[in-house]
Amino acid sequence: MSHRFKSTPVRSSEITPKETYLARRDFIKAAGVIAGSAALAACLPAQAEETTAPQFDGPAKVDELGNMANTYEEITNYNNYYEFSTNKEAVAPLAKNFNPSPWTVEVTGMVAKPKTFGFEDLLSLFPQEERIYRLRCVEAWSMVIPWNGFPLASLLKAVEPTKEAKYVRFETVYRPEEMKGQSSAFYPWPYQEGLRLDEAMNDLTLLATGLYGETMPVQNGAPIRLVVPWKYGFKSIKSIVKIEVMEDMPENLWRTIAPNEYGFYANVNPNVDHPRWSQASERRIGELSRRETLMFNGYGEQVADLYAGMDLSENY
Ligand SMILES: Nc1nc2c(c(=O)[nH]1)N[C@H]1C(S)=C(S)[C@@H](COP(=O)(O)O)O[C@H]1N2
Ligand SMILES: [Mo]
Repeated sequence: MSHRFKSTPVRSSEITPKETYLARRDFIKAAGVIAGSAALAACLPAQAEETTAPQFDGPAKVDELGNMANTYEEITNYNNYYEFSTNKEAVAPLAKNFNPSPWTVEVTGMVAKPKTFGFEDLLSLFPQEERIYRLRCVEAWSMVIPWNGFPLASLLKAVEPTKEAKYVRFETVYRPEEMKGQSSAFYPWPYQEGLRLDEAMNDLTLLATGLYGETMPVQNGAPIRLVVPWKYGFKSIKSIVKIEVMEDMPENLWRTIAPNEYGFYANVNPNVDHPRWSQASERRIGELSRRETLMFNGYGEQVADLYAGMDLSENY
């Protein structure tokens, strides 16, 4: 059956609650909580005109904990992307100046088969899947985002890391002509990030190429960005042009600027506060009351083993 988010003409201020209502109905159905919900759906008033908000077919996007995904509007208009602006609402309009095609990703360093991949090659070589992940920013807000992409592990296996390899370093594109924020000398551009090789090989770690089934919007890191859902959002580096397998721990931009505030690991941890604010709770975009932050952002079952025996307040 159809799940198109249609509505009778409404003011734009009413569109999101309407979408939320319809999506929640789909969630209840998907969870099998209410029998006969098809009849309930059939009783909805006749639908006439499309809204101007993006329209998506299919069942509501819900993560494995039952959290509904944020709307496309929310995900694409509230962005941290300092290459464009430090103002989250200003990123989307500025991103119109950036052209992500053509694009290549160089995979190099301690690998048997270094290779530069065209973006289209990555799409055809590695099957694309949907992953609905929570994203928890170190600033204590969060979203739920339905990404499309493929496991970073698939790409790394293809280039064959050597026995000595222990870390992976990622680098964002440097194009100050198109990214005005890169004119600021305060930040050590290009943005870089890193993972331990076993973190990079974990099945949760995604190279995302889209969201809501659409090509990745520029403001979210077009055409390809990392998503590491159990770590603070700054680890999920956008618009990647280079991936380097290394023996030594790579630098990451926020740790370079403020090593006492931002570490290498950056695992979401409600028990280890940022020096300037608590990490115990978070504001989910689109919600009124705060939520408790979950250890490893709720992904402990898949990743806690990676940190066995480590002091997580030392290795923040
Ligand atoms: N290159 C680059 N990657 C980046 C950032 C950035 O400023 N530049 N911001 C990070 C931060 S702090 C967060 S919270 C997420 C936000 O991702 P989103 O805008 O897709 O929600 O991107 C991360 N990746
Ligand atoms: Mo963030």
